[in-house]
Amino acid sequence: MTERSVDAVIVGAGFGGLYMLHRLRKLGLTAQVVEAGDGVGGTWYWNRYPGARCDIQSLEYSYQFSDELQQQWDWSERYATQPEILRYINHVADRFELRRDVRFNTRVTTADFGETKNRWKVGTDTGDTFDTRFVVMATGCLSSANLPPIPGLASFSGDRYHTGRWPHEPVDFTGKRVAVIGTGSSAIQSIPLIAQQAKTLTVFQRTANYSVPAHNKPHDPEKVAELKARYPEYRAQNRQTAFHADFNYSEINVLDVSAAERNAEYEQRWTHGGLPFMASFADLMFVPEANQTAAEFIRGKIRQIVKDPATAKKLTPSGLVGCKRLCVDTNYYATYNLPHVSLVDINEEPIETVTTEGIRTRQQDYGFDAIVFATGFDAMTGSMTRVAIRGRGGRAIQDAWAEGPKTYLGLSVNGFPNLFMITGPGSPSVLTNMLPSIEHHVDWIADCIDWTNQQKVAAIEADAQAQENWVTHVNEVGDTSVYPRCNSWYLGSNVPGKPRVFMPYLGFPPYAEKCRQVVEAGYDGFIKQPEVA
Ligand code: NA7
Repeated sequence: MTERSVDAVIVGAGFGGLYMLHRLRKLGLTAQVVEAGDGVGGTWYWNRYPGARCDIQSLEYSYQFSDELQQQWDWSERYATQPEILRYINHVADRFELRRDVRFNTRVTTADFGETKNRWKVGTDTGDTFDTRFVVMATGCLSSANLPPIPGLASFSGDRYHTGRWPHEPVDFTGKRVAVIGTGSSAIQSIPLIAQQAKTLTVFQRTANYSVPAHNKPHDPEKVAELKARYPEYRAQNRQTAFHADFNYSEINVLDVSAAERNAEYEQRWTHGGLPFMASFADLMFVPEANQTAAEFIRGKIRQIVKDPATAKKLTPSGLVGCKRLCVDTNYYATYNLPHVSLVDINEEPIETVTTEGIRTRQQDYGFDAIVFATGFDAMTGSMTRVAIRGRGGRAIQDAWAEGPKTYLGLSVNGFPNLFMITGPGSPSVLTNMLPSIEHHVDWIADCIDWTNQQKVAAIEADAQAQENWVTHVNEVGDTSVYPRCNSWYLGSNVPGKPRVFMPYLGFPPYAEKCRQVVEAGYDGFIKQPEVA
């Protein structure tokens, strides 16, 4: 067991943690990254399930802090696979010699703030500890796996997987009877590939989901060269958009055009593929009646693709589109036309227990050789609340967030000085292209730490009133949209007992402007405790 003293401990070696390390090193500070896995990559290290792929275009889902890096790295496809993204982040780790400051196979378990010296003591599951001035939680929004408390789980004699904790060695389902529980993005990406191998595949669905085709394809080298020639301009342009991504945003409202015109637009977006479907019309995510027209368009597609009317009916969502994250797929709905693939709606046929041999529903016993839990994550707060973080007066983060996460700008929490979050709740994070949003946060945090050093500020934390106002604002902005109108992990409603609060901030440009103004006004809304002379 060792104790090391550093300027900053960074929790997590994903895209956020690695860039944070790079930035802090450039400031001449000592930083230690602590990572539970045995490699870099965060989300892309853990989510190795078949078909795992980013739903933001690869040319945008990559770092822009180094022009040489973005010019020299070549993505092979429109949407990068998990293995390709993992190769990329490993390349970045090597290129910037980041690994030497990462402690792998070590999970941060505690973080205690000492008020006398304004320093944190960070504890780990290996017994090693760190004494540090700053803690940066780079723990990701979707990293705490959610395994539903279904009775009998431990008794299952077959193989059990969670998509977010997939084994490193390839899993072969050939000849196996496989169950998938869940129909979120991970299920929708993996089901078509699992179906190619499995003897039988049975999908257990709680909520039918909307998905649009990816139409993934290899990059056209000419188009890539053209874009790389104007990369900074392209990235700057995307920064001015709501989702921080190139979605070809329409400024026209659905309800201002005829049914024929809007269906032509949806058809064109469906053929183009991917999340730009959400930007078909300006009011789609704000006006329920407008949204229903897009929802009905996708429902029509499902009815066309899925041949068995009973299965098509079960697969057809009834609610609004996009308020639960829109999925992007390759052959998802068509997979249900295969004779060995079936769908169980657990609302009609609830799961009672997992048995030694498989799954028992209220109606029947199913035998399985493998069960895949594609049941998602304790999103946005789970990776914070699963660490015993104690701030001023020994107050636990779980208590501070008992009614839902309270943050200022998704960056800082009142009562937890010198602790920052990258893409924390209350920031645009998951409603945007994560990578540039991560870079924005890392730059903001690095600049703030640098400022505290220059200004001789010993501790900085969110002011309680500024935080309260921000939480109210996040919810008011969220309420102008359709997002809070369905159950989703954006609201924490996928985890039993979690407070229902809309966690992400809607709209990157106003958010970035607010962050800029806060800095310009000398870190307005933060309590700054001066160093004692
Ligand atoms: P998601 O999107 O949270 O999907 C999880 C799925 O698991 C979803 O269909 C859930 O149904 C279902 N689920 C959760 N708990 C249960 C129980 N107890 N029984 C049955 N079904 C359940 O996670 P993913 O990993 O697919 O995707 C996460 C994000 O990663 C995604 O949005 C992209 O941003 C990338 P529900 O809808 O809650 O009724």
